[in-house]
Amino acid sequence: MSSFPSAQASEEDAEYKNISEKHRHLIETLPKHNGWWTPYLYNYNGFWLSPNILKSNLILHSYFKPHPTDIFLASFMKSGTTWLKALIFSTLNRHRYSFSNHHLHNHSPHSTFFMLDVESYPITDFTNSLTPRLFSTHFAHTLLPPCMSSCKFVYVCRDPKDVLISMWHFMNKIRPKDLPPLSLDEAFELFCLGVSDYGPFWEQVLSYWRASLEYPDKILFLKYEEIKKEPEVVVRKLAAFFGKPISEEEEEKGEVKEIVKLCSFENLSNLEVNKEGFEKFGTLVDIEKRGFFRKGVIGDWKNYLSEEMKERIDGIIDEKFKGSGLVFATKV
Ligand code: PAP
Repeated sequence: MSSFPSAQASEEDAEYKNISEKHRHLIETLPKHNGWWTPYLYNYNGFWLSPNILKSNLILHSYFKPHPTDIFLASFMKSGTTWLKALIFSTLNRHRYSFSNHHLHNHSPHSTFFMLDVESYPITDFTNSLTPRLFSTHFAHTLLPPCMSSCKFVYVCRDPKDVLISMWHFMNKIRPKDLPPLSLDEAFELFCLGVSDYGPFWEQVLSYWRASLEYPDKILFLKYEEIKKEPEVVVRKLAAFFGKPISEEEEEKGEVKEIVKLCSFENLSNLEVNKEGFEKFGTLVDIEKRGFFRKGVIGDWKNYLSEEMKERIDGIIDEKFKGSGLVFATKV
């Protein structure tokens, strides 16, 4: 094992060559299915990954060296990642920036985190980043190197029906122009089969749920809907989880309210920095920044899914989550 080598060195690195070989072999032998925005997804250790993300996972296992102070934000796609990045960054750095001239006024929430699933492709050197280093990932907990389990994780999940609709809109935006648009019926079928990037949805959620039960001091499990309902409670939870609880003085100064306001959909989506240009995710993909802010509400699925579709998703989730103790607001 070596630490993350530089991008130039990587090509000569024998381990990197092994990874490339293993990747080529996996692509030829793993079960595959048509994807949402890539031609195929591959089922690797129970999860559907696009080819580049699969390679990133192999690289991660060989090279990534977590620091004990690292903080990871994990989520299924479209479950509130952008929002949580802003909330975590501003909660952790509340003594560094004033709310009238805040870093997030001219830096996007995504720019404050390394996206682990793509930053490792090509291999990135994270050594110059601030402490704590902030990383985000959509990989299931069981797909991460075991050495990462000593670090703190915040996990956020969301009603799968809203995830599906958000993901469907998003994927049609990033889908290559030479592919026909993905219809909602196709997306729905794929989702119910569990075939979506990083899916099955329920397996990914359960991987963190189980880990959070086992290591409650290491994994803070949140739901998008609870943050919407009581954002201030969640900010206090985050601060305490990071070992920097909100003090009485901070409460009196209204810091929690300021954080919530700064990170609100209304505020973030109207900032110039989040409206113009592209978000770069490693060398994998550039995504229009405004694509991360659509409606930001609970229950938009009602505008798209029939009663029958709703029943089918709710039924799948009820069955998959049975006995886990995890309850979802699937019947909203
Ligand atoms: P990602 O997984 O690609 O990073 P992610 O940020 O998790 O995306 O999800 C985007 C969703 O969060 C969008 O939901 P929608 O399509 O249903 O509208 C987006 O609008 C919503 N979102 C982004 N920022 C916020 C925020 N500050 N508050 C609430 N919702 C938000």
